[in-house]
Order: sequence, then C-alpha cells, then structure tokens
Amino acid sequence: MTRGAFIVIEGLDRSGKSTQAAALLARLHAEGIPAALHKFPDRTTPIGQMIDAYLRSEAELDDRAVHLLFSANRWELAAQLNATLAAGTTVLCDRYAFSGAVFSTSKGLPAAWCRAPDAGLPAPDLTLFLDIAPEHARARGGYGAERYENEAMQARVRELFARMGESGDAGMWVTVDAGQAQDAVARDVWTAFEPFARGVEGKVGQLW
Ligand code: T5A
Ligand code: NA
Repeated sequence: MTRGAFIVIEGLDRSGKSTQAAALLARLHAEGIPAALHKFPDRTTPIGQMIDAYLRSEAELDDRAVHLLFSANRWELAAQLNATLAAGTTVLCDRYAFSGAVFSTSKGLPAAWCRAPDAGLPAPDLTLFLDIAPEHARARGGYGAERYENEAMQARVRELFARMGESGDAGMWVTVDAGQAQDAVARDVWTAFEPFARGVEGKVGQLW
C-alpha cells in the first residue's frame, strides 16, 4: 500500500526552513498532493509552552530536562504523524529529532544520551538540510533574539549536522545551499523531493 512521504527540513537558525516548508506545502497542494506541515518545537501544547518560555529566556531549565521536553514534544505527535502518513498524506516537518540531538550535543551533553529519548520515533524518508554559513544567516535579521542564536553555537551545530548526515543514521540526507535566493533554494528542494511525490511503498521506519 502506498503511504504519504515523511519529509524533514533541518538547518541552522534563520536558514529559511519555515519559508521553504511553506513554499513546498503550497506547491504540493497546487499539484493536488495531500500534504500537512508540522513544526518542532510545537509551541502550542503545554510541553511546547514550557520550551517556548525557555527559548525566550523567560524560564530556566536544566539542560537535560529541556532536552527531554523537546523529545516529549515530538512523541506527543508521533501517533498522529503515523496515522496521517498511513492515510496517504505527505508530512513535512520543520525541524525534528536531528535538531534535538545536535543542539543538545552542542551544549556538551553526551551524544548517545541525547539520541536515546527519540529512539523509536517515525523516521523520515528524506531529510533536507538547509546549509548556510552562520555569518550569512545572522545578516538575515532577528538573530540573537532567542537562546542558541549566537555564532559560536551555530558553528558547532553546523559541524554536528554535517556529521549526522554523513553517519548514515539519519537515512536519506540531502544538503541544500540555503545561501541562494529563495526561489533557487525552492528549486533544489523540489528536485530532492520529486522522487517522493507519488508517495512511498512500505512501512514508516524508526529512529535511529
Ligand atoms: N531546538 C529545536 C532544540 O534545541 N531541540 C529540538 O529538539 C528542536 C526541535 C527554536 C530553537 O530550538 C532549538 C533549535 C532552535 O534554536 P525554531 O522555532 O525552529 O527553533 O526557530 P528557528 O530555527 O530559529 O526559526 P527561524 O524562524 O529563525 O528560522 P527559519 O525557519 O530557518 O527561517 P525563516 O524561513 O523563518 O527565515 C528567516 C528570515 O530569512 C528570510 C525570511 O524572510 C526571514 O526573514 N529568508 C531569506 N532571505 C534571503 N534569502 C533567502 N533564501 C531567504 N529565506 C528566508
Ligand atoms: Na522557523
């Protein structure tokens, strides 16, 4: 049976993930492909509100505690995500477990510990990594408003994302040059997505 494709969009802060996720969703709808978009962290749930307060520096949380909240924020949507895919709808996720592992590891937590809570989550069929130099991302404005939005952290995150893609644990991983103009990025995103446009055969995988 054909199911929907599970596509994750990852990248540094300000790399254009939300912009590209919205553009891809609009194109899918225009082409008559059923599709839904989720964003992590999902700041609308009670867990997401705790994460939001932490990111805006309105609350302090232990590094491990907030890591587990980010993971729980994915788990609370996992069953719905599987059901949506099974119903034949393509799911786009703006950030996912790769952000979870990479950001907390960048803070100094052990990599294996960081990955453990996300083990068993639905695995994407394709991850699009929007790659941009931190100094280029910063020039887009708004940088510095939230925790982690500083160049030293972003440089570590970029390095760890690159290693994640090379490790093979992340499944199919395509790096897109997010420093280009918006429509050039969208064109590269579509080229990578196109093989999945008619859905996917077989079960959804599991991390990691
Ligand atoms: N995090 C997240 C964890 O630590 N653990 C986890 O498990 C998860 C899921 C918040 C933080 O949480 C961390 C990672 C983050 O530090 P978030 O809510 O996704 O995560 O916040 P950001 O990634 O910071 O979201 P941004 O909105 O900043 O970045 P986007 O979505 O990458 O960028 P976007 O599309 O909003 O664009 C940013 C600006 O650039 C312009 C846009 O118009 C906008 O002004 N722009 C371009 N300009 C020029 N050329 C282009 N090609 C452009 N594309 C977009
Ligand atoms: Na965003």
